[in-house]
Amino acid sequence: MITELPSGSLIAEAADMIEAAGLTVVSTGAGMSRESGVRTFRGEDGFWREYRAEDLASLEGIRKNPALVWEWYGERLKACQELEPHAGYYALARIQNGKGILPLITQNVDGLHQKAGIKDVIELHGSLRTASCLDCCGAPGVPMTEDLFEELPPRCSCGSILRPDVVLFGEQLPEQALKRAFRLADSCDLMMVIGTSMVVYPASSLPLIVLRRGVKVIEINPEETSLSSLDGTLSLRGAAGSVLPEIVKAVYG
Ligand code: BJW
Ligand code: ZN
Repeated sequence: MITELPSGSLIAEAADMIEAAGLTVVSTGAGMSRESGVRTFRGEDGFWREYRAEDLASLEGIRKNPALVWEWYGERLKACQELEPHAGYYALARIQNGKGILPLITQNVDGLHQKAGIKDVIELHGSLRTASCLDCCGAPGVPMTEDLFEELPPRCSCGSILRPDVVLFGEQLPEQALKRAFRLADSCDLMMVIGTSMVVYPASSLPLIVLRRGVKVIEINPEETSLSSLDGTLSLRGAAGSVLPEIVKAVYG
């Protein structure tokens, strides 16, 4: 993994693009949280080195092995509650305060953007805030608190198993969030794509929509992705926690 910073001229180019753009939209994935201590899904230290995706992040997986899935979410919830946003989050908050227009689309469920004071966060894959009945008995979302994990799997008052309110493979994304994300991809003047492997649809299609309109994309990722070499992408190879503060320095001094 690349740990150095991209060259000063690439940082300056990104800073110029941000300064010049009107509607700037940010789209983040698991790599954004990596330096705060949240493991990514794929790659060297990804969750799915140990588990198969379909055993954990699917309805079938929850029905087959609810205790394992809840153990996994319990660990992640605890980590997310204890962890703090890194300097990259505060850099994004700074750009948002400066430009006033920086809607942020995220695939992450960890709430770290909000913890750093970033506003207008569009959560495409739900969140770890609540859980609901797997059999849709209609009970309202149950807050995901520690007591939920005393006996696994946690159950709804109707006796069915609860599920975290995140979007699992094969499920539709929240309609309003997805519509807004597509509208932003259709109308933005710049998109910054940070810390995603670009393999999960439909989030991965957003920067492609932007590029197809002839609008630029800035990618921040230590690894190359399918987005990196596309025409119109400025690819900054580095970690979000160091690249974003450098961009802020270049924009605001
Ligand atoms: C750094 C860094 C640092 C490291 N700084 N960067 C065939 C069959 C069935 C379905 C499909 C199919 N083909 C396509 C589909 C659709 C499917 C899909 O895309 N599957 C692909 C895997 C092929 N998508 C869906 O099912 C979605 N729903 C949907 O499309 O509905 C319509 C439909 C239904 C049925 C059939 C077809 C269409 C739903 C997707 C839900 C994804 N859910 C998860 C779990 C969410 C809950 C949770 O968090 O627990 O979302 S899966 C997991 O992947 C999670 C993530 O949000 C998501 C994306 O991962 P992300 O963020 O990109 O992370 P990584 O780990 O992959 O990458 C990290 C990156 O960070 C790397 O690039 C690193 O280099 C980088 N990095 N350190 C910056 N310091
Ligand atoms: Zn129920």
